Amino acid sequence: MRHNLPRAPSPSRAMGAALSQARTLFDKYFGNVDMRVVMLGLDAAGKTTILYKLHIGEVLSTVPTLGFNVEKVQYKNVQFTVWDVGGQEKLRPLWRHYFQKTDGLIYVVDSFDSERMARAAQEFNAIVNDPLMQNAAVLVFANKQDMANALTPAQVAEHLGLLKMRNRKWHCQSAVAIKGEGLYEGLDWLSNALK
Ligand code: G3D
Ligand code: MG
Repeated sequence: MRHNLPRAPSPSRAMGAALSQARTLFDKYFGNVDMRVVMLGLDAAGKTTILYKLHIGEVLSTVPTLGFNVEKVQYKNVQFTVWDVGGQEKLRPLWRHYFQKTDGLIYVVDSFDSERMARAAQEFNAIVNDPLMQNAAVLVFANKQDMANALTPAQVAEHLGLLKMRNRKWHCQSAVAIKGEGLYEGLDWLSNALK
């Protein structure tokens, strides 16, 4: 049986320009440094949106172990690994495998979701206090700043307990992932922190 498969659309000129601009920025920040970045947050925080908005390459989605989905993007020597936290407790030990040799942690928070802020903070603290994460620089995206009444980045930082986090490099970045706002500012900070 024959199937007529739809052809992948060729990127428009504007899209090509956006892509090459994104890659230029990415090169500027990360150059040829070997790096492993883990991006986490509760579901619906905006992680997948961020991954796509960075325009750094194909997002590969896999389910390597029972019941938890991992997205990966490799751009040159920088590897991003992304998954949702806050699900089943029993999955937690399985994640830790991905904590190994993490240089940077990006934690994405839905600043508009005040109901789950305590949960987001609880997960965040469990992650940053993990011995395998002790050396990771911590970038927090206070995402969804386009929403009226969203918590400000300063308020998000306070909820997560960042102000009390000693001996760690951390930064809380205002972001609107759907518009791509704040993403490269955050990565700029992260790349400097890792130098
Ligand atoms: P996740 O990968 O962390 O689970 P997603 O989150 O990237 O899938 O985003 C979850 C929802 O939040 C998506 O909406 C997405 O469009 C939205 N979102 C992401 N970033 C922003 C933002 O900065 N502002 C607003 N207003 N929404 C955002 P849907 O409707 O597709 O579920
Ligand atoms: Mg996602």
